[in-house]
Amino acid sequence: MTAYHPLTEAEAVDIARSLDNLFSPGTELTCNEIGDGNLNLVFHVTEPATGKSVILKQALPYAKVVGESWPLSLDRARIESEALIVQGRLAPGLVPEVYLYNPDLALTVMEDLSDHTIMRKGLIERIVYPRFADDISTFLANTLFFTSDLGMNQQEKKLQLKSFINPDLCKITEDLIFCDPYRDADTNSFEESIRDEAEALWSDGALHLEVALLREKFLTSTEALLHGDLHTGSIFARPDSTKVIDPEFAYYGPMGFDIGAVIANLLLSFAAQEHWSGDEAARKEYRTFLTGAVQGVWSGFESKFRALWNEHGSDPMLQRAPGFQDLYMKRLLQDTAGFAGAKMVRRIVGLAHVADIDTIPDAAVRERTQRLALAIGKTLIKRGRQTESIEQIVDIAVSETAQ
Ligand code: SR1
Ligand code: MG
Repeated sequence: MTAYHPLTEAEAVDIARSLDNLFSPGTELTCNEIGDGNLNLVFHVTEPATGKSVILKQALPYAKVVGESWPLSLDRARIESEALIVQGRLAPGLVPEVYLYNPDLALTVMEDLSDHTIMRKGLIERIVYPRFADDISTFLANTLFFTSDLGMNQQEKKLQLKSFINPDLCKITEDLIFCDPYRDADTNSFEESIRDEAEALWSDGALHLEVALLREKFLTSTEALLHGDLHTGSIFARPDSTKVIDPEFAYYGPMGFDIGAVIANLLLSFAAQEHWSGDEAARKEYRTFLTGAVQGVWSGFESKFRALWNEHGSDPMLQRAPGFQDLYMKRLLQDTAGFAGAKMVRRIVGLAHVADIDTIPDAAVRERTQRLALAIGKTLIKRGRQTESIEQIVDIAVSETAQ
């Protein structure tokens, strides 16, 4: 047993070298720590002679983005590795393969996906991902359906739920998404130029009611095993391939939170198109790709989820009660809209922003983008419970942009 300590690059190489059948014995290996996220160390180990490589991800006992004053459980590394294994079984080819989990070091060794690009970076470079909506809707439909009471043995589900109790990471979400942006919290982070917008969030009672309902759902619902942090920085993409990474926030929660996360991040990119150095037609074209992806994610998810339900659902009552499936899907769309809105708002005024918007160099354009993202997010939250179709969600983004 090795006592927990943050690994050095040399130690990461030694661990990689000890893996069976991966690297040639005695070969030279190089290593770089490449973690640019908020929480973990990520080592990229490569064998230059063959180009073979592997990723070692190690949890730190605190939130890297804040420092040691914000302690975090190392158990999230177990949760992440177990979630990747469940997701890999339910959505084959859409997550990295796990080679090893070491509980003492809170370390997961997994497939290197660096032939893909982090999707957020790709969206900033205005890359079109034609496979994305189809792949991510498959990921969502399969992982959410088969871990829910609709698609798995209901007694087994209760037992599985125990393994995914994730209090520290859920608390981050509860604070940073469903509380802090709506009060004058120390964790908030926004530019002075939009202080009026932030202060308006702190005193908007109608908005608070909707956020409270979303927060309650996040706190109490155990619909399915969620990824829990499905933004475009948790997705590796190529035009022909999509891979979901980083499920350390996984827990049993409301399905709409995962679907809403994907849609929110597409709409944050939509808002960021205010910054455009090319021509208007090209901007319009990229926005059309993004709104098409929003529609494709929901419609792909809905048709696949309903098909799985019709084929594999076995609950004696939920399966046959007339109209139940339609009501369930409508509620899910409404949850998706509300959660998407909350995910957008937090990225503008809360801790941990998105590069899509923060990297816009011109302060006036950045301010316009932030105001637009907030307007879309707030409207999604306020109209969430009235949403009847995915087109209404797209219409909100388009009409807020036109104002
Ligand atoms: C303190 S962690 C901040 C954010 O980073 C993660 O990716 C989650 O989105 C979390 O809310
Ligand atoms: Mg992450």
